[in-house]
Amino acid sequence: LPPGTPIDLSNCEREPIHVPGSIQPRGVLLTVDEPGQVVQQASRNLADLIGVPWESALGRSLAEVLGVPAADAVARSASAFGDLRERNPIELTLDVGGQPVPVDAILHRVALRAAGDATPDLPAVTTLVVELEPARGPRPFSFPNTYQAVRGTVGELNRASSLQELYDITARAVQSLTGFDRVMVYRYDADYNGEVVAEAKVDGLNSFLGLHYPASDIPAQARALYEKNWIRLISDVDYAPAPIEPTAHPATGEPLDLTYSTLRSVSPIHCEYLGNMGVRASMSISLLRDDRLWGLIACHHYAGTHAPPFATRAAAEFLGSTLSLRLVDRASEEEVHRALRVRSTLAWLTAATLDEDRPLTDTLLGSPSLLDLIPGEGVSVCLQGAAGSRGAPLPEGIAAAVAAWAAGLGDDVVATDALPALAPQLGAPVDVACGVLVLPLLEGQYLLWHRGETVQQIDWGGDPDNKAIAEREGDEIRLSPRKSFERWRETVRGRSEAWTPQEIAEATELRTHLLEALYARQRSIVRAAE
Ligand code: BLA
Repeated sequence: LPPGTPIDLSNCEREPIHVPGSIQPRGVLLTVDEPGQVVQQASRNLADLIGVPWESALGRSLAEVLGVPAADAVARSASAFGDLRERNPIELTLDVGGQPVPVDAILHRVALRAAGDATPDLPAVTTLVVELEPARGPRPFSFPNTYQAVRGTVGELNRASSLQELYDITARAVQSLTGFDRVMVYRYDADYNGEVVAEAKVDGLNSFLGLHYPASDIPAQARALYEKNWIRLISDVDYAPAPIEPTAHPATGEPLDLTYSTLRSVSPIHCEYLGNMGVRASMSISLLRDDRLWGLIACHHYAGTHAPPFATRAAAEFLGSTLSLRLVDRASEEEVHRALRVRSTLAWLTAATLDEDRPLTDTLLGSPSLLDLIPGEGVSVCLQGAAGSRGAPLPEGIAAAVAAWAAGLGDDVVATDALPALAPQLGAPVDVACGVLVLPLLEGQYLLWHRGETVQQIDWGGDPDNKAIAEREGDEIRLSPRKSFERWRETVRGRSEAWTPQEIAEATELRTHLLEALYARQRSIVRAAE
């Protein structure tokens, strides 16, 4: 987007959120060149924290701006071995008008030009970004006191025996660590729609547990940024951004990349959304699986602004990365369990069909049933002249009509998540049979699974019928879970949850066994007649 383009709902996917040109004013930002430590950029609110106006900081040495001891501490940390960020925060005490002011310095480097860029023998050029926040919480920040805060939880996470337990432990631990009013574990599905799978909150708030939110609430470029930088805090949703001066870095003529900055000014669209939910402060921590965003730990504060100190945020981020590691083992373990469960159901069902004294329809609709193999709102079966169903029933005649339509297509397996659009003449009810998976068999015989419309089946956080919607949402509001739900609803209207390739493969396998069973029974009948 060209600079200065107003951001609205139509272009927010393209908002360049990593280069906002400003910061949140809970702290101040300086960039300095290395090794000279000359200040090249400063945030306009510099004087609020350190008493030096931003204009007079530009072009001066860090020692002149922060004092010699602070500049030395920054230089020492910046020249030490390894990843700069792992040493954050650096505890400094500044002299502001004769008063000692404790601050946390948070350092990282930004590449301004890659090595060899344009001219091959040029070295890489970086700038040192120095962010200062007023110190809060216990000092000194030391390894023992942060480690203490998280080691109990890490032990619990290691002992947890299910995914749900991992989520619950994490939500509770992050809430007690950070003091947010509500902490949620938010998990994405394959399309990046999210579900609140765990929640820890103060009494008196309505619960968001089990609610779903559409993918557009966290656009793609934000998700990409969150795969790189794993934590972000908006300590006051109503803040006025503090611009970085000059906007263009003198070495590049470009605005500074704030991907790894802790004070990065966030999208105004998102602040509007949060405000409309009644949220005053928000923090989120990335959960990753195989380096891809899997979900977030999302924290809300309603009572007022909220700014846990950097060390606490780092401890919460550490818990998020521990959970991420555990998710990988647990999720693959649960996938293996699911696959085994399905295999054993399939084996049981195919073995049971060999019992020729029992009608096939009874066997497949008994326990376990076809719904244990492939989940849906219901399943209908018509085999050897016997029709039956399990789960939510379809209206009279619909199953047979859908099966005849599917048989007419000539495929072994017919799967769709949008039957009403594909074959409106069938009159399939969208609330239970928006999607169907059909196995047409010989002579009008069939198996048919059906699923309802996703919008109706799932508890959407923005659905106006949902009691859990934040009370502040009114009609005049432009941006909120309810509004994004309404927009999003139009895009998924008339669709059910999709049939996965695995489910289709399982159905195909079952079909082969069933055809064998049908032939075998046919032969027995013929033999008996002879
Ligand atoms: C970012 N949107 C986010 C973030 C969350 C959500 C958690 C990360 C930033 C943070 O920590 O606050 C969404 N928050 C939620 C949801 C819940 C919640 C779903 O608590 C449910 C309980 N957002 C919109 C629309 C747009 C949009 C319509 O709803 C754009 C048109 C944009 N959301 C948007 C942007 C960001 C964002 C641009 C990035 C903010 C940033 O990091 O700069």
